[in-house]
Amino acid sequence: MHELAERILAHDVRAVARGLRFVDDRSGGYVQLLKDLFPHTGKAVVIGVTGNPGAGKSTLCDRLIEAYRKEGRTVGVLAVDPTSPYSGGAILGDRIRMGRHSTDDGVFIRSVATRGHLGGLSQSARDMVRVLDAYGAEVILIETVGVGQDEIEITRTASSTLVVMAPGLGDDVQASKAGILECADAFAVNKADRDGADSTVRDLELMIALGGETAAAASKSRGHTVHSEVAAGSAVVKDGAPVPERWTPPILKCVATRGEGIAEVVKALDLHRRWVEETEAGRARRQLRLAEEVREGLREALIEAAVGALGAKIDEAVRAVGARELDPYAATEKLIAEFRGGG
Ligand SMILES: Nc1nc2c(ncn2[C@@H]2O[C@H](COP(=O)(O)OP(=O)(O)OP(=O)(O)O)[C@@H](O)[C@H]2O)c(=O)[nH]1
Ligand SMILES: [Mg+2]
Repeated sequence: MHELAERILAHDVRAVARGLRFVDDRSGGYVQLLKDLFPHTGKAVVIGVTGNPGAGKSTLCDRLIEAYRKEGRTVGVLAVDPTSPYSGGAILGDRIRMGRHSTDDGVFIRSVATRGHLGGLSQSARDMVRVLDAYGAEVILIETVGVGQDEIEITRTASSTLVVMAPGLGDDVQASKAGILECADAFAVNKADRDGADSTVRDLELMIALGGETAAAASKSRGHTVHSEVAAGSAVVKDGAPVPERWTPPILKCVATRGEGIAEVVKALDLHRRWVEETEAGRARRQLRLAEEVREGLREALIEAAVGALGAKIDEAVRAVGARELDPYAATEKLIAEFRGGG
């Protein structure tokens, strides 16, 4: 077993910091580390927290940490390219913690740069989640700005995605454009102390209702869960509510700065976790995401192998296409044939 794996499993905080860096950098031997850790993963609840810059994601994460810690659950946080500090505490390099959680051993925070990821940011995030999971984090939050394809892909590594919106920023319009609507498992309309929160809620309800049908066709092929109905009273998650077979993202108002409405967000995420685990649709989604991961890994490995085996033949093919001696399709076919034939 990898030396780091043993120490991570023994809950060594230095080891997890090193392990995360190791995996993030794709340092030699990182795959072995992940293999060793994998049997000890799968227990954590992984929650993606996404939304436009300044919507209040970090403030909300900070409150969620507080709520989970009160329940005695340990928390890991991956802040993907954070631009704002967590509750007054600055992001401090490698191993960081949220300001007022800095003395709490049950919280581990790590920032992740969005650039320079060889295997893609979402794969890197997924691997880092596994390290935190093996380390023993019971809840893992991934904060990411919900703009750009990479960020949206990250939400697919989480089992639940919380989309944070704030009134008056035109977030709703942005959201429908960015495809955030389709990946949301719950909406938090934050800054409800400001004017316009109710109209943001109404806009969202309307958009979910209208967008559902058209989004359904488009997202089916991409494997997104499709929400085409808005249940009456979807803004409320009641205590002891049964797990619905068809999940409709609840819309929850909150004021992260004051800690208002946080309990409802926690409740909604817990219920969604149960939906993922206990329903047919939830299990199917999980299966689909694993299938995606395996395919992604295969793509990465195949390209690496092909580039290694073909080497300069690839450059030669590019030159031939540039000189119009070959079309790009024939070039690809030729390269594949050579690769299959052993380079
Ligand atoms: N009025 C009000 N302000 C809030 C609330 N929640 C957060 N803020 C403020 O909004 C600003 C942005 O909050 P952040 O938590 O940093 O937002 P973020 O989404 O993490 O921002 P980025 O990471 O930069 O994308 C800060 O000044 C917060 O104090 C809220 O509920 N009400
Ligand atoms: Mg932030």
